[in-house]
Amino acid sequence: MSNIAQPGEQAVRAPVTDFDPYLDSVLDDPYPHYEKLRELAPVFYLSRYNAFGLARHAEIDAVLRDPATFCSSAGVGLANFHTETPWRKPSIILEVDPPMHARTRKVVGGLLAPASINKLRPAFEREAELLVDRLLARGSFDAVHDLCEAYPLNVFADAVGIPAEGRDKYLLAYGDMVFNAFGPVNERFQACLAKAQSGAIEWIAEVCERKNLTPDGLGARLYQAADEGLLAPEEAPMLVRTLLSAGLDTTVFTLCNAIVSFARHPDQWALVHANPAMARQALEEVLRYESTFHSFYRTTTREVEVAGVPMGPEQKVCVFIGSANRDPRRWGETANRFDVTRRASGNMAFGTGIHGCAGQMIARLEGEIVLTALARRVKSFRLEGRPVMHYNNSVRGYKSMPVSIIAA
Ligand code: OVM
Repeated sequence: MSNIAQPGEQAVRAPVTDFDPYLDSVLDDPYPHYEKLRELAPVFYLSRYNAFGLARHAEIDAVLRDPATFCSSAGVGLANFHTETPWRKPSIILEVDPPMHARTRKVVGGLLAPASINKLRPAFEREAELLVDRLLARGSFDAVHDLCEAYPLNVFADAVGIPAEGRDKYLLAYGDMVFNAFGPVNERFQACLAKAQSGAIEWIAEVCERKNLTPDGLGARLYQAADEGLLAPEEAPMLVRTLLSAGLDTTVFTLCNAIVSFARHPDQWALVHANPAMARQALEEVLRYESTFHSFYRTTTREVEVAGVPMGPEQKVCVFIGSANRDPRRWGETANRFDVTRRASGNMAFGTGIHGCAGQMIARLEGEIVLTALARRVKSFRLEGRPVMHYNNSVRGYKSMPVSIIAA
C-alpha cells in the first residue's frame, strides 16, 4: 500500500493499493482481502489496473443505480471500449446505456419474467428428480460435473432450445471467456480466448440461428419478438447469445457454491433437510455468502465525486459485489457467517439497478428446484477430497468436487 497516486496525469485523492484481485491466491479466498479494502476506504485506487475500486455495499449500490454517470456502454470489464477493441461484438443489453438499453431489456425482461418462466417449473422439477435419483444410486460422484454442470446444461439449454450436440464441449467454455473478459487481459484471459477460438465462438454463433432453435424455446421467442417489430432482425441472435453467455456458467457455479457451502456447514444443511421449503431462502444466502459474480466495472461519463473522491470522465470503477455481500455495514457483525435463516435478500449477487440480472428469476428457479430435490432426499454431503477451484476473472466456482451423499 502506498499513498502515491499514479493515475496517468493527475493525482488521485483516494488511497492507492497495488492489490491484484485476479491472482489465483486471491481467488482462492478473496474475503480477507475484501475486508482490508472495505476498511481502507469507501473508494480506493487499483494502481495495477488504473481503476477506482469500491468494496462497500452502500457505494456499490449508489454507483449501480446511477447509469447516467457510471455507464456500461464503454464495457463492464476493465477494457474501455472507447479506446480498446472488445474480443467480440458488444452485447446489446449488457454493454449499452439508456435509451437503447430499455428496448432490449424490455424484451429479455419479459421473456425471463416469472409469468413466462413458471411454465418451465414442471420440466425443471422432473429433471431434478431424475438427476437426484441417479446420484443417490451412485452415492459418490463429482458434484461439479455430475450435478452442478449436468443440470443447467440439460434444463436451461433445453429451455433456450439449442441442440444437445456440442453443449458439453462448448457452452461452458464460451461463458468462461465471457466472464474472464470482465477482468484484465491476463494470462487467464489469453488462454481462455485461445480455447474459445478453437470452436466455441463459432458453435455459439451457429446455435443462435433461428433454424437451429426449437420452435417453442426462449431462443425462438426472441425471433418472434423480432417478427413483431420489437427487435431488429439482427438483434434476435444477439440476444440468444446473451442467454447462452450469461445463463450457464453462472448457474453452474451457483450450484457449486451451494454444495461446497452445505458440505462445509452440515448444521445449515440439516436445517434445509428438515424443512425443504427453506430451499429458496437458503439459496439466497448461498448467493450472498459465496457470490457467483465477484466484480465488474462501470465507466464514468463525466467528472463526479464518490464519497468525496473526485473522478474524471472515462475512469473505470470496479465494483466488488462479492465484498458488498460480506460488508458488516450492511449485514452486521455476522456478515462472514453462512446462516440460511438470515434475511439475505437485498444482496448484490445479481447486481442492482437497470442492469440488475434479467435472468435472476430463472437462476433462482433452477437453484431452488435442485436444492429442494436434494433437501428431500439427501441427509448429508461429505467432501471426499479438496474441491478444485475454477479460476475466472469475475466469477467464482469449481472445476471438481468429489462428494458422497447419504440418503435420508
Ligand atoms: C451478454 C451477457 C454476457 C454475460 C453476462 C451478462 C451478467 C450478459 O452477452 O449480454 O450479464
